[in-house]
Amino acid sequence: MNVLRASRYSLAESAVTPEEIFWNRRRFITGLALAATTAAFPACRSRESASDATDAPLPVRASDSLYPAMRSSRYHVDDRTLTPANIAGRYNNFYEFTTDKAAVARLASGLTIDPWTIEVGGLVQKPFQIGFEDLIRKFPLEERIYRLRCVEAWSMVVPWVGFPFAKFGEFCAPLSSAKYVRFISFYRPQEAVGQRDHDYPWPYYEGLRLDEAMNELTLMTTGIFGKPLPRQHGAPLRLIVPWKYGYKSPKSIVKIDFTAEQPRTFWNDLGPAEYSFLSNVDPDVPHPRWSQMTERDIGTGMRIPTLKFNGYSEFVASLYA
Ligand SMILES: Nc1nc2c(c(=O)[nH]1)N[C@H]1C(S)=C(S)[C@@H](COP(=O)(O)O)O[C@H]1N2
Ligand SMILES: [Mo]
Repeated sequence: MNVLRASRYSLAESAVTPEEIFWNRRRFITGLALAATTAAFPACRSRESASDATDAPLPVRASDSLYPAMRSSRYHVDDRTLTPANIAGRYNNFYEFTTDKAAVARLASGLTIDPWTIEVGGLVQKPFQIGFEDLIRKFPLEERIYRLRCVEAWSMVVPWVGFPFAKFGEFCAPLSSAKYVRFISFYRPQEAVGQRDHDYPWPYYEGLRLDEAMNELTLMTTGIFGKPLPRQHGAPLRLIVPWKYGYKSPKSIVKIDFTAEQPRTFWNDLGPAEYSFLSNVDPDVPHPRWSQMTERDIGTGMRIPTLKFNGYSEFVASLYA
């Protein structure tokens, strides 16, 4: 097996920390200083973005001060190396903008992510709306290193930052009749060229069984690599469901509904024979057009065996017993 071995600590220290240091000591601070000056000198902004090799500038939000978050030692990946931030952030699926993975970061750079409101409804004691800046302060943030496996047979290993959906779900006080959760992404064709040009059933919609959503792994995700999510990764709020194919992890969420019936989902509606509602990672269930036995690690380029439940059997196998 061609898998690079690294101890938990060498992985964590060699791969995660430099990005954190970069962000915290230089970029975060200069970012704040820059934001203060852009108000007065808007022209500075384009110069900075041109020299910025990573991402379009994020709006300065009070929640920036919550990063980096404490790493949770419970969620680690021992048999893979962390995917570099500039590779993960330049190989994205976000069809609201384009199907060209390398162009997502550029085309998403105009998405307005502040202010951002999340609406919670359906079978809850009291439906409500909450601003992202208020939501993110309700639950302590933590960092978790997870694998992400796309149905297209590539994968990466990254440190997400967020809070468990389980805590958020409790806060929403769902009724006992609630059995599923539905997530809806933004619909803003003026800012998302893919929503104008591609004839898909926008906005993107996904769903989980309530017990899947409440599983400890399901993460309401606000950050990556020790800083707020850049737009191409689904700013300001996305879901991460690491034992399922990547399309079950919707980006840039604006609405969350608790339902009694299984919600319809975007890819299942587009290709029911290819994208099931459950979509648990499984090497033994081929996609009709390709095998799922192996995957390409986008960081190392190596082809590696795909793991049942993406390696998370100990956490989730009981959900499907
Ligand atoms: N709203 C929305 N969410 C989405 C997608 C999308 O096109 N739109 N693509 C999905 C797919 S197929 C994958 S593999 C992951 C990719 O996440 P990443 O770009 O942060 O790696 O996002 C998922 N979430
Ligand atoms: Mo994907």
